[in-house]
Formats: sequence, structure tokens, C-alpha cells
Amino acid sequence: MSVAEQSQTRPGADLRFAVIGAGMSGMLAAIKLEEAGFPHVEIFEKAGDLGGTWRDNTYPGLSCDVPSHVYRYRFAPNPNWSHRFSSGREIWEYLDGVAREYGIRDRIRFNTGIDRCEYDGAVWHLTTEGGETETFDIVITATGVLRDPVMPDIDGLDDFEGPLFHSSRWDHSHDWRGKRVGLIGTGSTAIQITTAMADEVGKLSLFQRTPQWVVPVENPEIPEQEKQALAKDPARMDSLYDYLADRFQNTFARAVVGDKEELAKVEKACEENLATVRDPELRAKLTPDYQAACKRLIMSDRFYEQVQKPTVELVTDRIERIEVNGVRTADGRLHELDMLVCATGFEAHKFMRPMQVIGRDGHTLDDEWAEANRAYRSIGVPGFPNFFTIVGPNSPIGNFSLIMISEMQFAYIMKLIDQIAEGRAREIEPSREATDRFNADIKDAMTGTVWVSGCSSWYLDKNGNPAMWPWDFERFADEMAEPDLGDFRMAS
Ligand code: N01
Repeated sequence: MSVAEQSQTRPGADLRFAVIGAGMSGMLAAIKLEEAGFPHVEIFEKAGDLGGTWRDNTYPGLSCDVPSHVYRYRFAPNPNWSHRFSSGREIWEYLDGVAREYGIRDRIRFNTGIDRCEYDGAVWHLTTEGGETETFDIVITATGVLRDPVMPDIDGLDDFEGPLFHSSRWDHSHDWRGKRVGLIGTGSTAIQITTAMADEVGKLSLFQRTPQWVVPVENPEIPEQEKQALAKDPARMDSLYDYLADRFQNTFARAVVGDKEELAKVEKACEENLATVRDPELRAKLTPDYQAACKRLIMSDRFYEQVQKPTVELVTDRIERIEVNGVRTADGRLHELDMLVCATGFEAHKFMRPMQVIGRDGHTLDDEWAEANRAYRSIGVPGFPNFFTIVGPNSPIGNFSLIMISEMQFAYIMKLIDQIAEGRAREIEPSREATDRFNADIKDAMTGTVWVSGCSSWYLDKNGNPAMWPWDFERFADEMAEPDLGDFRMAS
């Protein structure tokens, strides 16, 4: 049956959906809603193209440190991944290919940010940046987490006369090869950039505020023969997906939420990797004073080799200010630069804001989340009926393939949508009591995680609480399996 035929027969076919964001999770929502026979779906995207983080980030060395054969939609296997951890460009091309194959690319309303969503007791009114208002029954936000770049608050930042940009806004009009480049930060991004640049840069000054633990992970090419075997046999891709997911879930993901034995293995691997740095002084500078995996663990089997290249200088003196032609450190030295890149991370706790969200009785999301971002199972918030979020607060980001997580969350959201579509409820939202209970459980469970073992990281919100999933994968799968309707307020 075609989607058009199905939509005439399926209950709730007249429901109007807004999907906000056309990154990995917004695309997923659009595809799944269409597949379920809902014809009235508008996809709003603030930027001029799809792909979210894989559109924004184009820096040298960008790849995903989740294996590609599990970092894909379950329904769209790809036999052609070039590496175990494929490049950012390949991931973007994969997403673009899926969007074309499922016919959603042409339906995305690009350059159409949503400024405001307001519920009037029956429907949601969405106002675009251009000031137009449209009405929807159900809103799905898919606005990502690591979206808004943070520039460092350092004196003189605007004085620098050369090219200066954030790592997620790479300016490719300036060639860095053979030049003197400054790189601020030593997170996952900066480590990938350093590794990629070391062989061809004139000189790279890597400004480190805090050393990082780096676990060595190989990134082999996938041989042609293997790609062909995968293409011929989709079941093989499924088994590979399951195998990789299982490895992740039973090793690293357990280590971070309290499995001491697994964490000890991660620590040992990091220490052995660090020991490969030959110069004791450099090794000391690269040695963290907190537990491995407290900050987002860095995966690279090449960083230490590259940071030892004569083209790279690790600068650990505090940055005092930025000047016209370089960075002045606290020891008085001026590091002269042709280009300065800030790999200084993202504002990870805004979620869909600064979009204004006004729920039932004029209650705003800004007020609801003034103290902390509290959702029920990451997907909904009390007082905001028929308003759902993919990769909302406390989603398991960082521990698993985020595409897999989005698929599980959206499958759960679809079951709530069914309640509306099938006429069992006009409004559905998590109850206050269930949301409080869920967040109290999260708070308790956080005490056993590595994220609160004493370091600063973007995982922690302004109160020092990790915005993460503090349990193992089984618990997530269990919670996402079926909505517990007793935890929802349903009005007809
Ligand atoms: O950002 P970060 P990122 N002066 O926030 C430093 C994902 N990701 O873009 O540690 C000097 O981790 C800051 O120092 P400190 C992944 O989830 C995934 O690297 O705060 N330094 C830190 O070193 C990752 O965690 C992949 O002391 C300043 C750095 O900037 C997330 O994105 C690849 C400073 C920021 O590190 C973010 O990573 C890349 C200042 N004023 C990224 N301000 C994959 O492979 C900040 N810093 C999937």
C-alpha cells in the first residue's frame, strides 16, 4: 500500500506534525512519520542544509569515534563505509543519501528557524524567524546537543588579525598547510585536528588547559572484499551492527556507570598509551590528574605519535591574552601565529532553546528548566502536551551510538503519538510526579558514575550534575520498550 493510500485509512492521518531540526534525529522522525502514514509533516531547519553536527563540522581529521557499522540507521545499512571509524564527510554523505532515498530532502524547509512554539490548549502555534505562524497538533524537537559553539572568554580575542574561527565553523578559504597555526583546547575535536595537521602544518601551537586521557583505538580501512561481502549479504551487516553494539554496551558503556573492572581496563589502556610518549617532560605535561573517562574519553591511536612531531608544540602555560599577531602566555612569551582555531567546545545544555516554548497555561520551558533541564525519560516535559524531544536531557549521549538511541526514543514517542492518533487521548504529557521520580532516580544513580569523580567537563550542568544516562544499556532498552501510560497525563 502506498503512503498516500495508507494515509487515507490510518487513524489520525489528519494530524499535523512539526519536526524541528533536520539533523540525524529530525530526519529519522520525518522518515518514520511518513512510513507510519502521516502525510502532514513539516520539517523545519534553521540552516541551509541537512545533517546537523555532520554539516557544521568539517575540520581536518573529523571522524566519528563510534564504529560506522553501528553509527547508522538500523533501517538503512551501508556496506560502503571506508573505515572502522569513517570520516565526517562520509557520514554527512550517508545522511544525505538516506534523505534522498526516503524522499525527505526536498521536503525540508531550509533556512527556516523556529523562534517560538506556543500551546493554546488545543494546538501548537509555531512562529518562524521570518515571523510567520503555522499551527500543528504535535511538535517534535530534534535540535541536537553539541550545536552552539562556545568561543573562549580570553582578553583580546577580537584583536587577532589573522583568520580566527571555531572548530565547528572551519573557514576553508585559508590554507593551513605550511602555516603557523594556534589551536586552543584539547578535547576530542582538537585531538583529531592535531593528528591530522601535524605532518603538513608549518608549526602547530596546541594550547592545553587540561590534559586528557586518550585510549588507543585503531582505525583500519575496510577492505574492498569485505565491502562486497557486506553488500551481497545484508544479514552480515545486521550481525556486525549487533556485534559492535554489544561490544560497546558491555565494555565502555558499563565502565562509565560504575563497573570498576571495565573502568580499570580503560585506565590501563590509557596509561599504556601515555607511556609511549618518549620525552618525560612532554609525558608529564600530557598526564591528567583525574580518572580516565571522567571527561569525554578521547579515542586515538595516533595522537601521541603526532604530538611528538617537531612541527607540534604543546603549550601548557596559561593564555594571558590574544594579540594582533598571536597568543601571549602567562610566561610572557608571544606565540606568533598566522591562524587561530578555537576548539573550545559547545553549549551543551540549551537543547531547543533559545527557541521560546510556551506550554499549557502560559508556562514556559525557560521557567520549567530554570534550575535544571528535567525531562521524563528524555522525551517529554510536564506542562507541554504533545511536545516531544529526541535526544533530550539525560539521553545516553557518549556511551552508545546516538543514532541507535534516537531510533529507540522515537519508536517510544511513536507509541505516544498512537494514543493521540487512535483517539485514546487528545493531549498526552508526562505527569509531574513521574518526572520528579525519574529525575530523583537519576540524581541518585549519578553518584556511582565516573563523570562525578572530580573533573570539569561539558557533561556537567551548572549545578555539577551530569546531563547523561547513569545506567547501563539494558535499563535504557527496558525503559524505551513500552511507555508506562500510568506515568502520563492523558486528556480527551
Ligand atoms: O569540545 P570539549 P570538543 N582557554 O568541550 C578547552 C564530541 N565530539 O569540541 O578541559 C583554554 O570537549 C577545554 O579545556 P578544559 C564529543 O562528545 C565527538 O573537543 O575545559 N582552553 C577543552 O580542552 C566531545 O566531547 C567526536 O580545561 C579552553 C576544549 O577547549 C564533544 O564533541 C569528535 C578554554 C573543549 O573541549 C566536544 O568536543 C569531536 C579557554 N578559555 C567531538 N575554553 C567524535 O569522534 C575551553 N577550553 C564522535
